[in-house]
Amino acid sequence: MNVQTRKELQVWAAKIRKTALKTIQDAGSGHIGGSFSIAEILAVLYFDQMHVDPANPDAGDRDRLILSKGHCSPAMYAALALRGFFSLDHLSTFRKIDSDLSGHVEMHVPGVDMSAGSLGQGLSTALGMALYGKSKKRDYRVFCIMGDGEIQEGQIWEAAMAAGFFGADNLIGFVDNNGLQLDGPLEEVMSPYPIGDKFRAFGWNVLEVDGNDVEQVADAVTLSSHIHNGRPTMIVADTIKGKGVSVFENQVRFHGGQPSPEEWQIAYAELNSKIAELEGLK
Ligand SMILES: Cc1ncc(C[n+]2csc(CCOP(=O)(O)OP(=O)(O)O)c2C)c(N)n1
Repeated sequence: MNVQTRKELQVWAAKIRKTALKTIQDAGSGHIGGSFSIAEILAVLYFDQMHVDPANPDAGDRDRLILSKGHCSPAMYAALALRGFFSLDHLSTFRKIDSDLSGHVEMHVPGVDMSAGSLGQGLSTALGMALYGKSKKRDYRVFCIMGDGEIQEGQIWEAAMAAGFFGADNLIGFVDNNGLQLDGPLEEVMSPYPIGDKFRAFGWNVLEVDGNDVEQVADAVTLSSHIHNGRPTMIVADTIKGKGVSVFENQVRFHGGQPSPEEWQIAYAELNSKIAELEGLK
């Protein structure tokens, strides 16, 4: 990846964070930690890798993306608005009673391929879409982003077994391996480790990357799309919950909790400074 592309994707990731944060602040609620950990993944998918057209969000040949950890809607809605699926202004209606932008992603929003919120269901749906695509000889890819806490759900492993068995090689999953779930560290609540070995055992290719590094994420997606060995691919993306703002990083409190007035200020200052630095303005 050239320096320019890397920088542009880093800027998109920072803008996804800043836009998601404003969305949450306007609403007075929303999930910061898990939204911030996937900002680079969303930046790479929407601004580099996925074949999607904001003017034609339901195009039959588009790549699909299931945000199975649907509580991280602020990040996905921010990415969709920045990519032009709907206006940035519309984000101020997030979690308001008459808005289509509810707290968990819903598929009546342009660009959202599955309603999610009850964790554990997205990989099954993604697999269905992938197998349909294969049966019709369509060449779209299906992406699915799961939380590391989410993969404690049994349904994930049924889908994983089926995807390996049925050779869904157009399916590319991400586990957002940020180490924290709602109640604390996964290691204390119920460890899913080693994650990669479990998917390998079910017949998947597994790639392990720094999920907050745009270049590593993009390379993994490119590689996954060109392997063609009849296996689905799981990208185990090591990330930091709350990544990008010092006071949010690795803090369980920001799974769903809201910042203090001082923390809001710190967050905007750090994100603005990051964007200015990347854009060469300081
Ligand atoms: C079936 C189900 N059980 C519980 C919840 C409540 N819940 C929302 S987020 C969350 C923690 C998920 O942890 P993880 O997948 O690691 O998400 P992240 O840290 O990336 O936000 C829980 C338990 C839910 N949405 N669905």
